[in-house]
Amino acid sequence: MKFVHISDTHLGYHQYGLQERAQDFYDVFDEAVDFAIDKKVDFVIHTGDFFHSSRPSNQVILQGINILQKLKNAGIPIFVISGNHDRGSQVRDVSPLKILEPSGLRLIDNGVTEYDGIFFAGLKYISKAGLKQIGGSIKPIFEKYLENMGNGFKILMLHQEFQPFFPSSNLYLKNEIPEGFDYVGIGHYHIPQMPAVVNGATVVQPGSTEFTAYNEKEEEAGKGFYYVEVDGKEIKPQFIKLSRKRPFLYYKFSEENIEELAKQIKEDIEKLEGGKKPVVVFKGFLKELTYKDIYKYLSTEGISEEEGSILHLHFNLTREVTEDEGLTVIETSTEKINQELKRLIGDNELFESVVETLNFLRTFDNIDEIKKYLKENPDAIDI
Ligand SMILES: [Mn+2]
Repeated sequence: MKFVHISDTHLGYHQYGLQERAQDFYDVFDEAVDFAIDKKVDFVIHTGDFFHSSRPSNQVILQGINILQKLKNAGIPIFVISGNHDRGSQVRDVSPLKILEPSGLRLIDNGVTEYDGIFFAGLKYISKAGLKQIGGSIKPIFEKYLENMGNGFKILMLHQEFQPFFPSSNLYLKNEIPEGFDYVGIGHYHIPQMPAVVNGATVVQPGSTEFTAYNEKEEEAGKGFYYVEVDGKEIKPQFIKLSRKRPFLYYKFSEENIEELAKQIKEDIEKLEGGKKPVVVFKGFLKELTYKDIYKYLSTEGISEEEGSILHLHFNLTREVTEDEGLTVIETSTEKINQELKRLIGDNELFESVVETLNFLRTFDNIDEIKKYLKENPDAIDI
């Protein structure tokens, strides 16, 4: 038996407000599906955040249908759970993945399905508030699943926060996964992990197929999915790197060497072998310069969005201010903000909830994206 495990495809995410980025998210998903078809796998599993939003546009729904049509034509079923991005409102609506069920998507958000002697159990994302309501542990749910599974290969699909990947989580895999499963596929954490064996189950986290928020760690680990071969009791997961990835050029930014930096970027762009135009990411501190100044320096080396040498320049910069005493403080020191928040809120649990929400909102690129998302997902914030 062989299958492909994909996660966090975030179909429909117009990162930086760009149509090109939305296309990138489709392209990598499509590449993973082509791989599955090529390998003639028995099935595909997807562990959540299939769509970026619980209200994908008609165009994005069509993209989803295209993906499913390809799998359907190849006779490959796909089993999916909803993630935090696409689970839909608990009270007002259903998951948008329900729209894809007639196209062949098999949604297993809460329960067990059997296919060809293989058992699939799925649990859609549960928020912190939801976890509290059920007593803080999801293990009893999984034990129920096991009771409803017969003899055969047992797969559990999750989209959940676990330690140590999410430091604020109270869930530990060792405590939550009961003995009895063969394969546990986990979505939500966007950095892929080496497979591990936990309570007898092979635990696999493929990460996301694209960068929803660029960071070096994710680049190092690569973007991809898992190809899993099962031979008797032996489970062999293999990480497959995606090739059609949009290049991201990442630089530690400093004002002192902006001219050298511009030259370096120019060189790095020239080294790229055709393909898609790169996204350039700057991380660091600003003192005197404005964004306009930076654009000016870069354009002297021909680096600009307008001239078409790059797709987008993304600033991840913090402005430093110098106080009278000559002490340099960083305006947006997260720690300082957290200390002040904690003082203002008082209640520790509520404070943690607020920080969690803030961190979630920080994964968006700008306030308009946040506004749009909250409009479409009115219950996205569970405090
Ligand atoms: Mn995700």
